[in-house]
Amino acid sequence: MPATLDLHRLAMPLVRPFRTSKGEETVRDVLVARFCDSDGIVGWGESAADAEPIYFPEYIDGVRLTIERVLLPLLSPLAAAGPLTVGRVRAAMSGVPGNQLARGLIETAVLDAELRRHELPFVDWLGSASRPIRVGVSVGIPGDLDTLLSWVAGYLEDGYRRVKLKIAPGWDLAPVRAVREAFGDDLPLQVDANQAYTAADIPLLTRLDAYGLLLIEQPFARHDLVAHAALAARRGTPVCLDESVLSLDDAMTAIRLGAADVVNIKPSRVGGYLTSRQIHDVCLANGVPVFCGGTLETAVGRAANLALATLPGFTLPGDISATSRYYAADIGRAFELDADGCLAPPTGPGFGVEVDAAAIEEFGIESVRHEVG
Ligand code: NPG
Repeated sequence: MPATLDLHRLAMPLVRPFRTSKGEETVRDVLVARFCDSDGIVGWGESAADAEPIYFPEYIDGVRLTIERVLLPLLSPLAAAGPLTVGRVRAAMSGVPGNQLARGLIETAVLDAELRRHELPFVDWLGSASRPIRVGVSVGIPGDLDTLLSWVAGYLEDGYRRVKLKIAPGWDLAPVRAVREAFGDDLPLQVDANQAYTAADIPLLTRLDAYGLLLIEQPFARHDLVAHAALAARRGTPVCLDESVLSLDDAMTAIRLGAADVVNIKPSRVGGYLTSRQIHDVCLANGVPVFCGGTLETAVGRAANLALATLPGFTLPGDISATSRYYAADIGRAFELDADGCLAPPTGPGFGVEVDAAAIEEFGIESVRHEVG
């Protein structure tokens, strides 16, 4: 039978609106891929693409078109010559510049299927022992400080041990001060600006140094490594890059320029888990801590991210919260925090998540099947 790739666009209602400096989401529009190889073995992947190009240059319709017009035609000749493995698929797509989200979606679904073919859990393929992963919670921008404090109190009650506050011009020093005053100096706390500031704001941002933050994430535009390096050079709050790092080259350049004290690795953003692993390795070798970023993943992306975060360089808690922080119902198993504020990666083959076809039907707004080959 020919291998197939199904692209499902889902609309997943969020339990609470998620607002950042870039805008607000109440429903997560998400693209997932189901790859079925020529022996009927199925793997799933999830894209971080949004409905519009907001955080990343790519977006859902663009990713779909790139897959249909550019990537699948590259894979079809491969299918005739044997099973579609991650190695062959990755090599075939390697000449395509950019388009990390599109390439990563295919690569990830093929990886899950290949691991299942070998009955190998992802953590074993990574070569790291499965262990509970310390995770944090990312708190959107509410209307006022009281709401913020009640949200943070609720998340601490739920068991989260690290809090990330979204900040934006006009919503920075005051929320950080309020959270420190309410919950103390020992709470591991970090902030994420999603590119909302410019180098002219460096004096303002250095005032955050007084609050003992773990890091400040992506304060400046993604291309502006110069401003990130200038802030990092002050040796105050560690500077973390997210949107600036779309590839291994980006990560190496940022480290070389002193623009990244920390790197947020979002697998989809960099083109999948193989590149994520390479970025992890380079960061580890250079003494740059990493954490696993999140984009409100479904069970598919959450499971794979948890496994990735077992690698030794992931020394900071990830943006990989429990399912209930985002969704009342998911397309696969729910993940729950343990008493230490950790989540455990699944133990089954591949990413270890069985996707619920009824949930794909329920949340699906568009589905299309492509034959590969
Ligand atoms: O826990 O999954 C999560 C959310 C973490 O804040 C988070 N993600 O800027 O990193 C971010 C943000 C994001 C969400 C980015 C959706 C892109 C899309």
